Amino acid sequence: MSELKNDVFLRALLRQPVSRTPVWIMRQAGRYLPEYREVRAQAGDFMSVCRNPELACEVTMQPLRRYELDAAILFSDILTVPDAMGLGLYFETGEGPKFERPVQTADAIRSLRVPNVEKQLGYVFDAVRTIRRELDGKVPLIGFAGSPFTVGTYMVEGGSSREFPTIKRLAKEAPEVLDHLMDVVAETTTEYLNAQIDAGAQAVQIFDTWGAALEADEFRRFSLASMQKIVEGLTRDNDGRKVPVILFTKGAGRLLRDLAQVDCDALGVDWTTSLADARGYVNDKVALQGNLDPATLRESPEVIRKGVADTLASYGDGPGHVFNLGHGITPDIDPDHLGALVDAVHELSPAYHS
Ligand code: 1CP
Repeated sequence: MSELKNDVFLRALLRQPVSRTPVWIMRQAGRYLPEYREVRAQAGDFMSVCRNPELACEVTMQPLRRYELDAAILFSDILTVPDAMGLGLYFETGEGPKFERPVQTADAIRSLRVPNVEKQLGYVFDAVRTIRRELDGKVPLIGFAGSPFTVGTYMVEGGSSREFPTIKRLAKEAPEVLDHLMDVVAETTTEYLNAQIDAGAQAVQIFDTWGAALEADEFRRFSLASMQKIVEGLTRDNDGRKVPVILFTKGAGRLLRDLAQVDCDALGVDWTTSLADARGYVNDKVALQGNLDPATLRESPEVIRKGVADTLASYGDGPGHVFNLGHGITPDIDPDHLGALVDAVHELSPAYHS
């Protein structure tokens, strides 16, 4: 493998000294980019892009051609895992993800099995290898998966949900059935992430978008515990370098304290918690990633620059900060506004590193 030319992202995740704060953006490949929309239109739909390693590689590279980002992220989705478990993932135009065969009863959940990950998800590992070749050591590649609880919400509700009625009923009425769902998804996800690491992923992020919708004790039993199981089973070394693990529970707030006890390297923080407070919660045990409100990107370049300045100041001096939004970039953003954000991080962050 070619040597990594820019390791500022990996170093920051391990809280090692850097000369500036690294930056990447959740959903940096996606619908706000006209060149992405073109590839997706030609492919026909979203999953056809994911299943084709050349196209997945192309859209992964698109944001790196426009902006000086410090990491690439595999183009895929968290719902490839339940798709591989036989639930039949599909996307209807203009709508969110759906499953042909959701698992809504205790019996359906009890009969779920860990699939043959290599066979069912081989297209993802092919994409990882293709992207690593194309990156040629420019920046590291992030692999990812959803948390078992977040993935579980889609499996049980059959698609996107606002209130999570079915999975919340399980948590309250049949918690041991939900434990089983978490176990099967965690085991599958551990194999899935390890195969991404084997194929060349140099860091991994677990997206826990909905875990904080649970009560605190339920969050610990279902979401946190299942992420902990995954982290315990991960290969932490690739090509002689440590593979850092990032956990991102959206809306975690004070639960960041609990998350920092998991054996991960970094925690994602959304904009409802300041980085200064987050740093206090985790006591510098782990690095932090975030946390500009994605809505800021709708504003002028001056307002964006001020938002970047405030975010950097909130984290303060020293290593251990990876700049990002507090959640994914939305499809309505002007691509030039993201350029203003990245430039501001490059210009303003060296002052925080001696
Ligand atoms: O082109 C399209 O219409 C599809 C839109 C889209 C995209 C660009 C989906 C469907 N997934 C993706 C890619 C994706 N999804 C990435 C790629 C890498 C990158 O960041 O550039 C990643 C990391 C995800 C992760 C993901 N998918 C999450 C967790 C992160 C988050 O944003 O909260 C979740 C919850 C999903 C489910 C999903 N897939 C797609 C959509 C629109 C959704 C969200 C649906 C919902 O809100 O419930």
